[in-house]
Amino acid sequence: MINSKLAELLDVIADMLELEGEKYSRFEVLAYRKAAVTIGGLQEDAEEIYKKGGTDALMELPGIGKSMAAHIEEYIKTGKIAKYEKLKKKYPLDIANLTKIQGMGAKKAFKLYKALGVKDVQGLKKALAQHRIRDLEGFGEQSETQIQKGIDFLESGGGRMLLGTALPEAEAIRDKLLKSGLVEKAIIGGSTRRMRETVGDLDILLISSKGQRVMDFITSMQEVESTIAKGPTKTSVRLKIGLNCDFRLVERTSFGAALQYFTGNKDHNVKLREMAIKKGLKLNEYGLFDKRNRNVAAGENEEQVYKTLGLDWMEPEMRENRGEIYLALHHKLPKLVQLADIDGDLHVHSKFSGDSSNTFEEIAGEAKRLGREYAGVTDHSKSEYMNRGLDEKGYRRVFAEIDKANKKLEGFTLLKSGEVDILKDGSLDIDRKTLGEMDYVLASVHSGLKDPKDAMTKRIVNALNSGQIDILGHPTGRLINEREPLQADMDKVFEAAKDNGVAMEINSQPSRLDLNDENAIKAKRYGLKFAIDTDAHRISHMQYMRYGIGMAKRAWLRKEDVVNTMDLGSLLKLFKK
Ligand code: DGT
Ligand code: CA
Ligand code: CA
Ligand code: ZN
Repeated sequence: MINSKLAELLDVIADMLELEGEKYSRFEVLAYRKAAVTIGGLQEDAEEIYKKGGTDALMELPGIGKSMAAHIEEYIKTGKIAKYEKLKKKYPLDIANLTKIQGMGAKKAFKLYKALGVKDVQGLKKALAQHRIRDLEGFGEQSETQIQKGIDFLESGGGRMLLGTALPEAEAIRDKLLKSGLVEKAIIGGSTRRMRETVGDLDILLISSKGQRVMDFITSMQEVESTIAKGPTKTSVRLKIGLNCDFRLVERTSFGAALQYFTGNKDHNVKLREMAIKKGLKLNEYGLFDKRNRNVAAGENEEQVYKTLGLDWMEPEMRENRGEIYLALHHKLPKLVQLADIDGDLHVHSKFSGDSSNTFEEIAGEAKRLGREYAGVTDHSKSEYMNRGLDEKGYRRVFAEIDKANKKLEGFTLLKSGEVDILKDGSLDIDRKTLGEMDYVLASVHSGLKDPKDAMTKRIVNALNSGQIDILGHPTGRLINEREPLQADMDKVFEAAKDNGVAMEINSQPSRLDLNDENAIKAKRYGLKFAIDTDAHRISHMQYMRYGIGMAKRAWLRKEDVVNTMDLGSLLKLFKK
C-alpha cells in the first residue's frame, strides 16, 4: 500500500511550494493538499487503481487532475517525484518529520532553517537546548516551550510499539546483560512478559552485586540513545528504536515479589494487594510482609507470592484481571496451549503467488527445524491481482508441484490449500471443484474493508454458510496502528462459524494478531476452534508463531482449542468432515 507515503510526499511538496511564496499560486498549493487528502483516504491502494486503469482511473478520483495523476504514475514507476527532488535541493529540510511536531508548520521550519540552519528534529533539539530560538523574531520564550512540549509528546511515543519489535529488542538487551557477566539474573517483565500486542515501555529486572557497573554498562549500550534517569537501583533510558526501557536492580530476597509486581498488570496487582490485606499481610515490590514486617514470600521466584496468598501460580499472559484470580483461588486455572504443542502451520505463502519467494524446500526445512510435522501452502487466489493470485489452473499446477515435493520429503508433509478471497457477495473466487482438491480451505476478506457493518456481516456469514471453508483468515483485517478492523457483527460471524465447523485464525504476524485476545475470548464462548498461523511471506516469519501463541494464552486457550496442535492424521480427518 503506497497511499500514506504518497500522501505525505504530496503534502510536503505543498509545504515547499508555500515556502516558494509568490512564485506559486495558492491554487497550485491547494491542488497538492487536496490530492494528498484524497490519496490518504483511499480504501484501495493507489497503485492498484493505476495498474487496473492507468492515469484515467486516477483522474476519476476527486481532486486528482492530469498533472497530479502524472505525479502518481511517476511515483509508482520510479519511487520518486522529480518536482520534489528538485525542491529538496533548495530546501534540504526534513519537513515531513519537523511538521509532525505540534505547532510546527512548514513556514516556521523554514524560518528556523534560514536563521539557525536547523534541518531536522535533532538540530531543532540542539537549538532549543542552547535557547537560540527565543531571540528570533516571531518566536520567543513561550514558543520555545511549546516546541519542546511538542517534541516531548512525539518522543513519549503517543503510540505504542508492536510486541514483534519490542520483544526481540528486550531479548537482545537482556542477553547482552547476561553475557556481560555483571548480572546474575535478568528477566523481562511488564506488558512484554504478558505478551500484550503493543508495548508502552520495556521493564527489565536484574540481580547483581555490581550495581554501579551494571548501570554504567546499561547507559553505554549501543541500543541506548539517551539516559532519562540513572540511579543505583533504577535506571531509565531512551532506546534508539523509539521506546523507553526501565531497569530495576533488586535484592535476591525480593526478586520474586518484584517480578510479580513489575509484570502486572496494574489491576491484577491491585487485586492481589487487596487479598493480602484481608490476610493481614502487606504486598509490594519488595515482598509480602506480615504484621512483624517479616517477608513471608522471600525468594527468587514469584510462585511463593501467589502460594502465600492461597493462589495457584499462573502464566503472565493471564494476568489482566479478567477473572484469573478467582480461578487461581479455586484451583481451576486452565492448562494453556504452549508453543511446543504446535504441530504445523496452516498459513504459509510460497513463491507461486504474492510477494513471497519461499520455495517448498525452504518452507519444509524451516518447519522441520521448528519441530513441525506439516505446513499448509496457502497461496493467494486470483482476485488478489496485485499479488499474482492463482486461478483454478494455477492452483492445480501448484498441487502437482506439492505432490512432487512431498515424495522427496521425509517425515514432513506439505498440505494443499489456498488463501481464497471472499468476494463482496460472500462467494469464493475459486470454483468448488478446485476447492475440493485442497486438503482444507483458508478464506479471507482482502477488499472493501471499510464497507458498512450490515454488508460486511452478510458477506462473511454467507461465506461461512457456503460450507466450503475450514479456516477464516485474519478475521477482522486490522493492522495495528495502521488500519482499523473491519466492521462486522462478530456474534453473527461466530455463530455461523460454529454452525459450519469453521476454525478462526489467530494470525501471528506482529502487525495483525488477528483475532486479538478479546475477540478470541468471545469466539471461545461460542465453542469455536482456532488455527494459530504465521501467514509467513518470508521463511523468517515462520518464527512469528510465538506471538500468536501469546495471543492465544491471553485468551486462555488450551491445546484442545487449537486445531494445529493435532497430528496430521487427526487434522485431515477433521477437515474431511
Ligand atoms: P505498558 O508499559 O504500558 O505497555 O504496560 P506495563 O504493564 O508494562 O506497565 P508499566 O511499564 O507502567 O509498569 C510495569 C508494571 O508495574 C505494571 O504492569 C504493573 C506495575 N505497576 C505500575 N504502576 C503500578 C501501580 O500504580 N500500582 C501497582 N500495583 N502496580 C503498578
Ligand atoms: Ca512497561
Ligand atoms: Ca515501565
Ligand atoms: Zn496470507
